[in-house]
Amino acid sequence: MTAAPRIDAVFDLDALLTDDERDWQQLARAFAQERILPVIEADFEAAHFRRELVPELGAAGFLGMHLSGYGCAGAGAVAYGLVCLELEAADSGWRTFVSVQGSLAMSAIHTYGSEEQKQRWLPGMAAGDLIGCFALTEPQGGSDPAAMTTVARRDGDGWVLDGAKRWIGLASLADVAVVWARVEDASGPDGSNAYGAGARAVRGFLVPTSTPGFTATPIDGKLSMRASVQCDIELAGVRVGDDALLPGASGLSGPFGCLNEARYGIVWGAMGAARSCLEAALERSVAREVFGRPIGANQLTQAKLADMFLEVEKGVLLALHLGRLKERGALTAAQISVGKLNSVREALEIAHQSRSILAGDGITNAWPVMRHAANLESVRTYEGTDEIHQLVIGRELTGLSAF
Ligand code: TGC
Repeated sequence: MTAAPRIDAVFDLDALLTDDERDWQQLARAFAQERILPVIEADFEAAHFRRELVPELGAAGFLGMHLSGYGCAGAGAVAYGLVCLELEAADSGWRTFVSVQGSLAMSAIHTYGSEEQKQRWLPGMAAGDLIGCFALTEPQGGSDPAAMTTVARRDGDGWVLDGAKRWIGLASLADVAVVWARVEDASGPDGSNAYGAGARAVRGFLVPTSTPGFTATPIDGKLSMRASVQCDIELAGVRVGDDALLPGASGLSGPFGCLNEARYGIVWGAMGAARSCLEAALERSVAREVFGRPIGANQLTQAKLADMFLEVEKGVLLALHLGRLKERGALTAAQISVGKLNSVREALEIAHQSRSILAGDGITNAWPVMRHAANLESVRTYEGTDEIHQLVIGRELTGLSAF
């Protein structure tokens, strides 16, 4: 697929980027084209996660790239977004990997961890030698983390975790799981309320996945995100020391802070999948002849192409605006909801329109479009469904919570 430069040229969004940002984008585009695209259709078909690419992502600097120190690249929010866009232009599964590792697991440790925890985990995760997962969602549903039933009980000088998590990316490959659990006894050793603001506060724990009682089982039968891994986790009497507790997070604002980071990456990433679908439709529009001329010479096809192009450019501009706000420390959760809802919804619509231009061939894996459409159904659902983000925006507009 080579239409990206043509799409990029119309608006020259490049002019809004710094040299450093353009370099990150080119690096990610080359990685996607050279290391992911040649194998992705086969991996998707075989439901195979190519674990050996993880250290390569680390060497490129993409893992936790927006974090500073501990082997992380310390890049800006826009640079990180552009990398998400280019990786998701290849496949949502690989952008998801970078999100789970960098925006969720590494962010949790970087933001809420002790110095010792950061030293222990972050350099290996940045290099891609260690993998992390983020265990928040539970089998009864992901939209309401406040209904969490996984518990952490005080046991001597440590904790015992019991519960279940579902749809946890990378869990069966991970070395460490960031597990969110409700503490049953919030009082500290001296009887003070040391472990949470009020009883049953949600706290985060860094659980080495080799700990007895921790089991991660990949979920089979997925028709989406087939080149990546999502798991059920069982926690059965998992005993960890006090040093596993993330000291800086108490309450749901802890995991939600990490979700904000991952949702921000999706705002950009989904536009990569959308661009890839538009490229496919463009390529086909000039090459395929029906009724004696290229289908792209028909007004109806051009209208579809123009509408798709509009939404890609608008989506990238919105992502860029949010990125600049984030770099100023001014990005709000409601603004992220606007971006996540818009990018994924429009990317799905673009995938469907592109499929119609590709006609019958569009349902085959000769083109990436059905794969993107299938993947985007997952992206639409995780990190807050469309409906959750509509309600966040509705609350922002009205001041009334409809949850
Ligand atoms: P509420 O329960 O009242 O508030 C709890 C606390 O959280 C704070 N908060 C946020 N903080 C930062 N960023 C945000 N986006 C936040 N949203 C809420 C809130 O201020 C409060 O703080 P405090 O200090 O007062 O205790 O929650 P709410 O009414 O504000 O929010 C309700 C709702 C529905 C918006 C929220 O529950 C929500 O966002 N639900 C969707 C959760 C979600 O996205 N789940 C999917 C997770 S995806 C996943 O886990 C898979 S990871 C990918 C992989 O592994 O592959």
